[in-house]
Amino acid sequence: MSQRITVVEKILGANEQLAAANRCLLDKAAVFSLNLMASPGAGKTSLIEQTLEALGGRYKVAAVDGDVATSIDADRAAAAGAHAVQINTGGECHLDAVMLSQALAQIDLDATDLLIVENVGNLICPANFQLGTHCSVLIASVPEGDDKPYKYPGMYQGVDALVINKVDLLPYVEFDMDYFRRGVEALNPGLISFSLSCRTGEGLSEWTAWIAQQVERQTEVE
Ligand SMILES: Nc1nc2c(ncn2[C@@H]2O[C@H](COP(=O)(O)OP(=O)(O)OP(=O)(O)O)[C@@H](O)[C@H]2O)c(=O)[nH]1
Ligand SMILES: [Mg+2]
Repeated sequence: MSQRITVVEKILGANEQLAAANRCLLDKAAVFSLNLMASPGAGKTSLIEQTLEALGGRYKVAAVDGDVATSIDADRAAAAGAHAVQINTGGECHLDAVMLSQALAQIDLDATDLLIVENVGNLICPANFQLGTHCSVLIASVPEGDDKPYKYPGMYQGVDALVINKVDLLPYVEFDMDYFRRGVEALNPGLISFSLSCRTGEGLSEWTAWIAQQVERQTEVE
């Protein structure tokens, strides 16, 4: 068992080094970058589509879509106006820093303001692999249930922002928002959060205003 832990530590250590290299590339080109994580179907690609529409061409956006197979999500991001790169993980349940560095090589970072990475739909594995992005965002969707912070604490602990999606379904689904928020607060006190619906557009303007603020800040840092 102790040998196995050593190997895992080495893999994660190598991943962190590459993640740092990815961050350097992004910083050098003044690109603000997000790692979107969520369970399957929570609305990652929908949020990319809605964000692009709401930003209305204000920024040059690249999307890296991680999926086990298919290019469905990258095709959707491209149709919404992003320069989209698909990563097929071939069975892996998460993206890692090597995969992102290969995707970054296909993007003109100097001609990009915002990079949105859509991780593989999973609430466990993506939390263990840093990519080098500036901000990790977790999307929780109402139909998944209000107990997810309690059941997947690692994911909720490690993120920088939370999106609660599909609020249009609140009248139809048993979802105790107070119970959910108490779970989040215990794991990640003060976590910035956005309640929205990619279907109706409710709450999207607060999210896109925050994104715009981060992109502008990154440009100023340069
Ligand atoms: N009612 C409702 N449906 C939504 C909302 N956002 C997304 N959906 C629907 O949820 C389903 C999944 O959305 P996607 O954006 O494909 O989710 P995803 O997280 O990218 O899914 P994977 O990449 O397969 O993990 C689609 O049928 C969307 O139309 C929302 O705010 N409200
Ligand atoms: Mg998707």
